[in-house]
Amino acid sequence: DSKNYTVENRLPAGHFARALRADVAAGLSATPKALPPKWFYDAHGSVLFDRITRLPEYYPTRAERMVLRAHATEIAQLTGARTVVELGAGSAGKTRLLLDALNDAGTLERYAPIDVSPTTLGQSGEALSREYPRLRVTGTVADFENELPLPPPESGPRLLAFLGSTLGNFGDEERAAFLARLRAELVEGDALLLGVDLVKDAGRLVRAYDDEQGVTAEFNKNLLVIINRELDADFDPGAFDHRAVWDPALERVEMRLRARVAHSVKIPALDRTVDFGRGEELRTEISVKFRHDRLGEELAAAGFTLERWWTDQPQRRFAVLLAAP
Ligand code: AVJ
Repeated sequence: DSKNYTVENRLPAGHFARALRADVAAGLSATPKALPPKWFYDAHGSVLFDRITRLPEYYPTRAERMVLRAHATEIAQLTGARTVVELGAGSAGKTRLLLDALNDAGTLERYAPIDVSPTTLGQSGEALSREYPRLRVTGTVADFENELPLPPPESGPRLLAFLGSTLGNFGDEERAAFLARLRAELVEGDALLLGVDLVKDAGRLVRAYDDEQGVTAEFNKNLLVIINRELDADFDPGAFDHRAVWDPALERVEMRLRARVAHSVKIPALDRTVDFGRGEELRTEISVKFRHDRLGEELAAAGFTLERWWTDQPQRRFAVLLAAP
């Protein structure tokens, strides 16, 4: 049987080991201490994130799926996309709604997911090429913060999907730069499909990041386990408390790990010891929440036109938007 999916590795050898070291070295020297959230997703972290998406408190995944289910046909008609490019595709759970609609519209030819995990891309590539026998699946292993390997524009209208409110992991300046980079990659006729979580009641937001079962706490502390493994460090995850904090001025949730007692952590791979004071916090993630008007302005500043904005009804917790370059 002929394979109709490929996985191409564009990551230079040792990229992750190097980038993790650099991020940990910089982040643990900063005041306050902070690490980027992209390191959460090792094999165990991905399993935990998958559990998070099914928690009663974590509404974003379900809300986004509702929006996509309700509007996939319209998205297919408006874009006429031949290629779906997906950033941070993961297991492509919500992608099928889009692929089905574009298949029904008769335009779909190619699905091009970009993800940092070759394993994930291989698994979803195999499953999708079985489910969609006429679809060409071309996965690329890349870190989209460094590189955006899109199929060429000559192949017809491309839909660039960036779902799951991953955009919220960027701070304001990084987000502006990233949107401008996306815009620079697109040509007339292409479209950007963005999924974003919306500003809402603080209690609901905090509960979404501090669930009853403690899955998010384990996900957060798993970052320390990853650093122990990769950099030979001796973090004691039990010495930290998980925290989720809503910042009403910056309109973002922050996840933090708070040291219960003053202690030191050895990181032999960096030849360093890092001191934590009692109650000192390490920020591990920001999750910015959005509003229609402000995001419309940010998109315009990056050179996009906001064309459609759909939310889950009736709660309006999450938005999926289409923007044209
Ligand atoms: C995948 C970045 C969108 O910010 O909601 C879930 C990750 N962190 N619970 C988010 C996450 C804690 C998630 N994103």
